[in-house]
Amino acid sequence: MNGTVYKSTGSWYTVKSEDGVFYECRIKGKFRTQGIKSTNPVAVGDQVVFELEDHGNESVGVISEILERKNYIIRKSVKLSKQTHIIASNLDQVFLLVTLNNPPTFTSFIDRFLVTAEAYDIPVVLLFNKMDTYSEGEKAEVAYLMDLYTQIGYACIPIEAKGGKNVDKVKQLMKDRTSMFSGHSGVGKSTLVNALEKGLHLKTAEISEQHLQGQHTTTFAEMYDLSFGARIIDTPGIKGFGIVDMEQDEIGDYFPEFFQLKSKCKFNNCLHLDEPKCAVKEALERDEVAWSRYRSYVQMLTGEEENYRTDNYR
Ligand SMILES: Nc1nc2c(ncn2[C@@H]2O[C@H](COP(=O)(O)OP(=O)(O)OP(=O)(O)O)[C@@H](O)[C@H]2O)c(=O)[nH]1
Ligand SMILES: [Mg+2]
Ligand SMILES: [Zn+2]
Repeated sequence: MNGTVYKSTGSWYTVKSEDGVFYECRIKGKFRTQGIKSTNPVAVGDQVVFELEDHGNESVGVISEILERKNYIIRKSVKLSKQTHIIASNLDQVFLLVTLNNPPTFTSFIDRFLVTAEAYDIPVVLLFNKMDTYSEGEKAEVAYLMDLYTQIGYACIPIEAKGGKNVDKVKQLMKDRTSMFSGHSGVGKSTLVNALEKGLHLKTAEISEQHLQGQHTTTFAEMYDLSFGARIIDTPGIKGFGIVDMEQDEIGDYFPEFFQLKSKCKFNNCLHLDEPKCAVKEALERDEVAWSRYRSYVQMLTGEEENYRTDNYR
């Protein structure tokens, strides 16, 4: 049988068959060593082949094959830098939820996420959530960031997942597509899924008052079929976002505004660091390229993993 993975707990996978039935599946032992370097060989969104095995009066599926992935979004866990984790696969788009505070989302994190999505050709929409909680000054900051990322080419929508504001705009973009919600713990991913589909009631939790961070309420990625003809993958909050398998000279190509300028650099292998007549640095001096983007770029290039959460905007 063929099916799609809807949920993965690490040892069990919930697979929806082509005729719409959900099966609990395991993977064959040798699967883990088939040259896949990620900590999870099977990811939510994967198209798989599986067979049913009878165990008394229960039938359990065994996944024997993963069909080729159209794309996937992968990250490096920063502590175990050799370990990679596929968050989800076969996506039409990703929505990155961003909050200014409670919890703070820094531009270095946004930029790392965007670079990975560019590398794997996945469109990203930025959702600036919790707009109801911001002061005038913070609203101006959001406006600045929305302007910055819109100019680069990313769609940006200010939303209130809790109050439902602009949720219809998100809905429109989701129709007939498979999307994923990503972002730090506590930014409101599950709240947004609940706002999109009344009957779902996914677990959500207030962020901790002590640390102003989310509580990692969602613990496994899971896909849901929504009644307006969309599929959404809710994911656990991520702390850091280490980039995977990128050559130094390719990172700049995943900053669309740098890539556009690259042909005007004196050297065609310009890394936009200390080279003379670099069009990116010239644009930076004229404030046509954002310093926060440039700093994120340099951090990625120099592998400054420790500082991946520093705030390049402030
Ligand atoms: N004021 C306000 N609070 C919101 C909004 N959206 C979400 N929240 C609150 O933020 C908290 C965290 O929301 P969750 O949906 O659990 O966050 P999450 O991103 O799913 O977090 P994890 O599952 O831990 O990754 C909850 O208390 C929500 O009610 C919003 O637009 N405005
Ligand atoms: Mg959640
Ligand atoms: Zn250059």
